[in-house]
Amino acid sequence: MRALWALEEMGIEYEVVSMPFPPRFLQKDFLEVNDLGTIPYMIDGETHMTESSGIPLYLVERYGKQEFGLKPDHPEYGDYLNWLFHSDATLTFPQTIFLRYSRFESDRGLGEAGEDYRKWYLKRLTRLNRHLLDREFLVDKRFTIADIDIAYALYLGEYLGIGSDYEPQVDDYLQRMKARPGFQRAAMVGEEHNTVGV
Ligand SMILES: N[C@@H](CCC(=O)N[C@@H](CS)C(=O)NCC(=O)O)C(=O)O
Repeated sequence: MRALWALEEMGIEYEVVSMPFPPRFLQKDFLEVNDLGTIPYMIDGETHMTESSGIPLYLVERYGKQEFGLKPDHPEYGDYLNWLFHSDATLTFPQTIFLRYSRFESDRGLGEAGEDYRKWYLKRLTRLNRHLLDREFLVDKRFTIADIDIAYALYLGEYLGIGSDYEPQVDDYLQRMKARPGFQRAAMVGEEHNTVGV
């Protein structure tokens, strides 16, 4: 979703190749393309990328889409980079552990670990909760890829059933981001390609 959403917002042409999920087990020849076996996997000429939070930044810089990014001399540049990295290193990280132990491996009796990581994820929203009290967008009072990276993490949390515990300003922000035509087009492309939308 992050890569598709960024491509849609920026109006960059792309081609999607879909495959059964998880490809590591169900489409073993994908390992010849991406030995990690994960999605997303973006190929642009000689560039091959596996990190969904990095792909939007690549597109801003490589395709000169500065209207979706901030330059280093901008006063909020540090904040912008921090949100980009925060989105995965701090937010989706506990979500993936929650998902693994509460859903995929619940039969191993590790559901408690899953629950701990659900709470940990919610606690890690503290900075965002405060930041969104008086802001429509994360930085520079306009939509940027920081919103794509962070809103996707919130969207994944909602998809995992954690969204009902979001603070109102965070839930409002997520619903605003999901209402964007670029997000909706990306979600449709995801559906057409039979992905689970995450
Ligand atoms: N940090 C990477 C994680 C990529 C990742 O783990 N993708 C998951 C789906 S969201 C996956 O492909 N899992 C299947 C597997 O590991 O076999 C990103 O956010 O892009």
